[in-house]
Amino acid sequence: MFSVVGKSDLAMFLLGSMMDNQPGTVRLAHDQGIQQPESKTMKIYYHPVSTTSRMLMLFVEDCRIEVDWRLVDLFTGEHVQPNYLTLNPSGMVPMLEEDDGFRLSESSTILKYLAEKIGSPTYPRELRQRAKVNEMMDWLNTQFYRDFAYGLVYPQLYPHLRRPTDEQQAGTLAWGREKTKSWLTILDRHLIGPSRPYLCGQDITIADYFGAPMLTAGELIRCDFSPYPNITRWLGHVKARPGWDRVNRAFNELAGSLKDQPFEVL
Ligand SMILES: N[C@@H](CCC(=O)N[C@@H](CS)C(=O)NCC(=O)O)C(=O)O
Repeated sequence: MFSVVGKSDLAMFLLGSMMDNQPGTVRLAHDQGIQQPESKTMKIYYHPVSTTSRMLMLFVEDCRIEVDWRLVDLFTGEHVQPNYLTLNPSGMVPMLEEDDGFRLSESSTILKYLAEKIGSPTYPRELRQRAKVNEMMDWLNTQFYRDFAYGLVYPQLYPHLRRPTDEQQAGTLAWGREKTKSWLTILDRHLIGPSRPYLCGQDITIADYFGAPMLTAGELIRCDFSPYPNITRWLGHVKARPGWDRVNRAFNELAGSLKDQPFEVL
């Protein structure tokens, strides 16, 4: 079960805000079942507060891609029910599904697939430019996210990621905090630096769509990125995208609902 510590009524709260919140077609999977009427439009199974779903929501919104959004209610455990596990045995969102049954999981892979499919300049075709975008996404996914999300943020939010003893939990958070600070310093000083507006240079790429929701997951536990001026400036650019506020409305409401809960931060 994917539920936030101390927030048993969160599912209802989020469902309320999701109904009038999302781009494209929203159908509540728990109301209608995962097996829903066939559509020629590409489906994306998602949850609006999920970091890896918010990446796709922002990209789809910015690029005006037509998507049939399928809510998988993580807060009631719909992602680990047989209907969804048949589609994605990993029991995670997001997942993309084409009308011929082609399915893709992994947010990084889905972003690349979508960008390539629509010929978006956010995933440059030139060999080395594209390699740099891939490099940044791999760095974020395998270095930063592991320590930040799974070492610091999520063990404080989700019961199934909390360590079994207080001592193990404290050790995990201490490790996550120190590693995160080190990765943030590298990102701030070396990967972004003082002059780049976006992660890979002057123009937005799918690495930015991937990275910004990842870092802002820290807003749930009130992480302060102000000691990292280049990161703060970069996040400001991505947050200025026209779709940001709309896409992140449920997420922001969740962050607001946690504002009095104590957390270990950076
Ligand atoms: N590597 C996957 C990770 C996806 C992932 O962690 N999804 C979370 C939501 S952000 C999830 O579905 N969690 C369900 C659970 O932990 O039970 C990706 O990038 O798509």
